[in-house]
Amino acid sequence: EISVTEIQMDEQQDPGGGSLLGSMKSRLLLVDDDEVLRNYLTRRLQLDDCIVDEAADVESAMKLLREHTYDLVTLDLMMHPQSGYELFEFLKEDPTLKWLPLIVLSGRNDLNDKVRCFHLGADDYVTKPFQYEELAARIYGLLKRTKNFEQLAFRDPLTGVFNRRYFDLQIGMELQRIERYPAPISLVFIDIDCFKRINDTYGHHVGDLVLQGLAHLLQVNLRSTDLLARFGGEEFVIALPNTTVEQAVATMQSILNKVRLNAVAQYEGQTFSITFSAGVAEWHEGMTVAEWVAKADDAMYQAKQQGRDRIVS
Ligand code: GH3
Ligand code: MG
Ligand code: MG
Ligand code: MG
Repeated sequence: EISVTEIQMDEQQDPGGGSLLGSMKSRLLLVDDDEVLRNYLTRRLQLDDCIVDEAADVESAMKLLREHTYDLVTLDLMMHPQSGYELFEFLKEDPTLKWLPLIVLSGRNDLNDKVRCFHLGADDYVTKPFQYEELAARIYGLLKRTKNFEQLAFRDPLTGVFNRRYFDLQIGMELQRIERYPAPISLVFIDIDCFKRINDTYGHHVGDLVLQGLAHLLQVNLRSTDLLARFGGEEFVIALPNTTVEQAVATMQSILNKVRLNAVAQYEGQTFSITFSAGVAEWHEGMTVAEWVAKADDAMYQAKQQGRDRIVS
């Protein structure tokens, strides 16, 4: 028997660790006007290690979807005052919600409803009454496929950390959130010092091992809410939520000390150490992502100018 818990086992091998999306657990939203059903499903899914939110109508579902990031939604069709169909429109119009995995959970066992839901973007359709085990298996399958797809689309294959595409998508959402609930957030732009020399002296393979080693060292020294991404060749970016520029500089200073003191890679009995230069910039209202990244990049360039192996803000 497959349980939703097994999803967690896959994720623990995830080299990238947590993200700005946060938790390793899957977060589900149940949209249904049937309180008894919601309570039952919430209890079962929580036992299967999911984080579950409930909405009794379309309006409150929209509010939750704006404020949180979900891995999957179950949607009832017959609800008041708006039917479940109204939520499809809302999801379709938001690029960040357009591909959110969705299972219709409806008492309507009607061909037209089923076809219409799939056309509108549903991934699955389960009719009530249903067995919990079947729904859980369908949720599991859908989450697994989504995770695999995300892994391919949003991870850097060499280091396992997020790629720039994911960073751009995620940071846009995070800034939207901060405009509503103000909090400091800082960005770090990292560039390895004299990396070309490592490649030229020891070969590209050692260069790759160094990139993997640095990505790992950065990841394990960051908080699960921080977002680390490989930005380009030997460049990484980190978004640190709830962190002022001073705090971000202190964090990076301590990480740079660790990088300096520990070999980041080993190959054929030889160990390899590096340093990096980093620029830090705090986000301010009205700043675009491009402006923010450019500011951190400029600070990184200053760090190079001042002799490398340092953090500049
Ligand atoms: P600086 O301190 O000024 O940053 O010098 P640098 O040598 O690090 O900078 P430069 O931009 O001259 O060189 C970056 C090198 O990174 C050049 C490129 O071949 C290498 N590189 C980019 N991506 C990869 C990769 O995936 N693997 C390896 N091994 N090398 C890479
Ligand atoms: Mg209903
Ligand atoms: Mg560079
Ligand atoms: Mg460099």
